[in-house]
Amino acid sequence: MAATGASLAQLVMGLYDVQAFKFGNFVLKSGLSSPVYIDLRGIVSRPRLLSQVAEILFQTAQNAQINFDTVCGVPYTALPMATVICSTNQIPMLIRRKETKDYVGTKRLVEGAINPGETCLIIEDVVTSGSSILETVEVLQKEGLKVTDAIVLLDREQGGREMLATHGIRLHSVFTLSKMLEILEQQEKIDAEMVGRVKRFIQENVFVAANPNGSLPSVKKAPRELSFGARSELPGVHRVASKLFRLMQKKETNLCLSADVSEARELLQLADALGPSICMIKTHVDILDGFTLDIMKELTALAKRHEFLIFEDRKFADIGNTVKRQYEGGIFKIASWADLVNAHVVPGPGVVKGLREVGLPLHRGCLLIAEMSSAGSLATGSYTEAAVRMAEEHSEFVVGFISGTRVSMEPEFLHLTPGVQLEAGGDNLGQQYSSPQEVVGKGGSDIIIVGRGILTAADRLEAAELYRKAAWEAYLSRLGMQ
Ligand code: 5BU
Repeated sequence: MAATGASLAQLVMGLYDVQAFKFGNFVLKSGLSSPVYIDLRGIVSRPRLLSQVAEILFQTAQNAQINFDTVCGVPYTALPMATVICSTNQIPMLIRRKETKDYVGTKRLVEGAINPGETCLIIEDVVTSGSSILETVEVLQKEGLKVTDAIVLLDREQGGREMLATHGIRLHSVFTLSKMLEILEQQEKIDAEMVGRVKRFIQENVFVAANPNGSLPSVKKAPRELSFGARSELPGVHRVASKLFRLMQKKETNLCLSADVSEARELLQLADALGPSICMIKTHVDILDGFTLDIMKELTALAKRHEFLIFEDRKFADIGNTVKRQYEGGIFKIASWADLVNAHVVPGPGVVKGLREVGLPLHRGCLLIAEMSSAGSLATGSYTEAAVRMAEEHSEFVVGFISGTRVSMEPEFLHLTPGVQLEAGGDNLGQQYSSPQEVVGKGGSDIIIVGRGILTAADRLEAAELYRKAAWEAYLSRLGMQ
C-alpha cells in the first residue's frame, strides 16, 4: 500500500477541492463526450498539496522497492512533482525536453547528467493509454538509460498499465480511478449514478495495446471496437473512408494490393484478376513504363466494377504550393484518378492545406505517414504524435494513417500498414515484415498493404486470397467474433 486509507482519502479530497477532478459533461479533445475531467496542472499553485503528492509518489516508489539512480517527470504536469521529490530526497533529476522545434540544432533532448547504464524512474500525474510515459521512456533509452518502473498518481484504468507492460515497464499507481470514485462517493461528493456513468465510460474506452512484436500479455479488448460497417456510418466519417469501410464489410476484405509493377498492362491485368479480393490498389505511378491517362481511366473503370479504391503512394513532402501542383498537374494528374494519396508530415500542416485545396472539391482523401516500415525510420515518438494531431486538425481531408499499428483511437480514422508478409523477415534494403495477425489482430491496424508477398507468388490470385483471409480473420478476432 502506498498510503494509509485515511491519508489517501485526504489527498483525494484535497485534489477534489482544487477542482482537479470535475464531473458533468465534457467534450474531450478527441471529440468524445466524457462524464469526468481530470486536470492536475493547477496544483503548482497549491504548494502544500504539491508536497503531499510528491511525498506519496516517493513513498509508492519506496514501498515497491525500486532501485533507481535518477528521476524524470513526464512533461509538463509531472515536472514539478519530480522536482519536489528530487529536492526533498536529494536525488539527481533529469528533464526531458518536449519542444520539437528547438532540439534540431545542438540542444539536448534530456537535460542533466546522463550516465549511460543508470536506471531512471519515471514520474507521471495521470496515465490513460500510457503513450506519454512511453514517449519519455524511449527518449531516455536512446540516451543509454535503463527504465524499468513508472510511478503515477492516478491510473485511469484504460489499458495504460497493460500497454506499458508490453514494453517492459511496470506501472505503480498511488490510486486508481475506481478508488477515487469510491472515496468521493463515501464523502458524498458524487452519487452512485455518477459513479456508474464514469465507470461505464472508462470501460467503453479502454485502449488496446499496440504491440508490434506480437509477444507478451493479452490486453483487455476495447469493447467499443466497431465493425467496418458501423464505422462507415459514424457521423464524422469522411466520405471516402465511409465508402471504403462499406465495401470492406461487403467484400470481406481488408487487403490492399501494392501493385508495384512497371508494365501498365500488367497493372490492369492484376487489378482485374485480384479486384474481387482487395479493398484497394496502391500504385507508384512513377515506376510505370508507358503511363498514359487512358491507362488510369481503365484502372478507374476496373475499380468501379470490382469495387475497390485507388491509392497513389506518392508521399508528398514539400511546401503547400508545390504539393498542390504535383497533385493536380504534370503528366500524372494524380488527383484526377486517385481516391487517396499520402503525405509526409515533415513540412508541417502546409502540406495538408496545399493538397486539400485540390482534393477536397474532388472528394478525395489523404493519409498521413505516421510511421514507416523501414528499419531505422525516424518517424517515431513525438513525430508520430504530431502526425496524429495534424490529422485531427484536418479531418475534413485526412482520413487516416500509414503506420505500423494503431496510432489514433478515433474510429473514423483508417490505419493502413505496409511491410506485411505471412513470413517474418525483410529485404536487403531495409524493409521489415510483420504478419497480418500482428498488424491487424494485435496492433489494431485496419488494412494490410502487401506487394511482393503476392507479386512474387507463382499464383498471385491464390496468394492474394491467402492474405485476404489472414487479414480478415485477424480483424474478426479483434472484434471478438472468432
Ligand atoms: P512490399 O513488396 O510488400 O515490401 O511493398 C510494400 C509497399 O509499401 C511498397 O510499395 C512501398 O513503397 C510501400 N511502403 C512501405 O513499404 N513502407 C512504408 O512505410 C510506406 C510505404 Br509509407
